[in-house]
Amino acid sequence: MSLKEYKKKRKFDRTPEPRPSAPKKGTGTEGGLIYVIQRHQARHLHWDLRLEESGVLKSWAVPKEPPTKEGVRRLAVSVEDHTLEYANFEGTIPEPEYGAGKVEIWDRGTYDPLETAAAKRVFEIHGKKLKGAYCLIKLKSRDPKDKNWLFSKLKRKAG
Ligand SMILES: [Mn+2]
Repeated sequence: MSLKEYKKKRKFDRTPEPRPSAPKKGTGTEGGLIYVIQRHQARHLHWDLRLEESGVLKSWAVPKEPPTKEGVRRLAVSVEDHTLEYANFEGTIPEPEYGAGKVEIWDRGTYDPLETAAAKRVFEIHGKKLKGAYCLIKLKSRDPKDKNWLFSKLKRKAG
């Protein structure tokens, strides 16, 4: 878990995005782990899914609107870890900075991890738009640098 790449990609005197500060505990509501999705109108519109893990926000860029129903699978491309403060960020990143465009919070809340592995996350989302069990699975690839995952809503469990 490192914010090295996050820092490297940004000039904090030119972007309104948060500068990473000392590590601190999550700021999710009800003391849970942070879940947030930001709608990012960059050159290509996408939704940034972020989950608090080990003091950073693990992040995936989802090119289509995240699924609220079962049976819809969305490509989710893993991107650099973001600082926890990013969960509250809304604003416009100016041209020509990295990710230039408008960022708005699309959904937020907390999540409970159900299964966490290098290439798989199963978790219960407690958001306003997304609720219930979701899954992120890394697509198998010969190239270890591939960053493609699938994001989907799981069937409601019995009971
Ligand atoms: Mn983005």
